[in-house]
Amino acid sequence: MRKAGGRAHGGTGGQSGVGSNDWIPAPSVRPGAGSTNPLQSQPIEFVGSFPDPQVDLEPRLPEIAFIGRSNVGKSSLINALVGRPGLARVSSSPGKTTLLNFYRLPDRYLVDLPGYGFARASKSSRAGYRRLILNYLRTRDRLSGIVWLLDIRRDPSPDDREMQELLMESGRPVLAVFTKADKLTRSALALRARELARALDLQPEQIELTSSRTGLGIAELGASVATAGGTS
Ligand SMILES: Nc1nc2c(ncn2[C@@H]2O[C@H](COP(=O)(O)OP(=O)(O)O)[C@@H](O)[C@H]2O)c(=O)[nH]1
Ligand SMILES: [Mg+2]
Repeated sequence: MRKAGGRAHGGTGGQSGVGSNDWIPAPSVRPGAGSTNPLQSQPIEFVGSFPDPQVDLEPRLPEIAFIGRSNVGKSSLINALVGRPGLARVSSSPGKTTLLNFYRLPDRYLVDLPGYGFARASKSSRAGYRRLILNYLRTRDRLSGIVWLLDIRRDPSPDDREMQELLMESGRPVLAVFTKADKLTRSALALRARELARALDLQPEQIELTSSRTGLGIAELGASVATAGGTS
């Protein structure tokens, strides 16, 4: 998470974005380094669900937001990260909710942003969604990092592409997470990760491969989340 602090006084209008405005995973916990997940030993509580991206929470703490297509595995990932299976609701019938869910760790909030890309969403609800996310990305001064989830098995959808644009424009530090790695064999996984990275123009160090089922990449991501924004 070395670059995140630097962004605060970068002030270039965020042109670098996803692709070069990277949020580098914490190097000390790369696989083989004896990974422990710092988030699992911390208390966490659900703060609430809010429709307003400018909601004022006390205390003011750095926020790490999680975003991705509906059903990409966001709730499962949050639960795995903090080691609390029942914390965020895992759903097999993806979402109607357009609320921001806040969870508090001692020194930061995790923000579960509404999922995007339901096939049946109307034009106006898509516009509303876009407004909500843009508003959050543009105005949230405590936003220290965004975890952007993509299903390892799927090619980026038009919604994913649009989200990448929004993230780029925002100039916020982003870490891409490829989810559901357990669905592929080991050899297919490496190949697929390279393909998807190429399709999105992401460098290997901007990506974490995860499985909420097997725990792959969870400790590494936990360490990155715990240090986002420069504090730890
Ligand atoms: N195999 C596998 N399934 C997963 C994983 N993460 C989530 N799922 C499943 O994908 C579906 C959607 O998960 P959920 O966490 O609710 O996704 P969300 O809509 O992005 O919050 C559920 O059926 C989960 O059990 C994973 O890492 N591996
Ligand atoms: Mg969810």
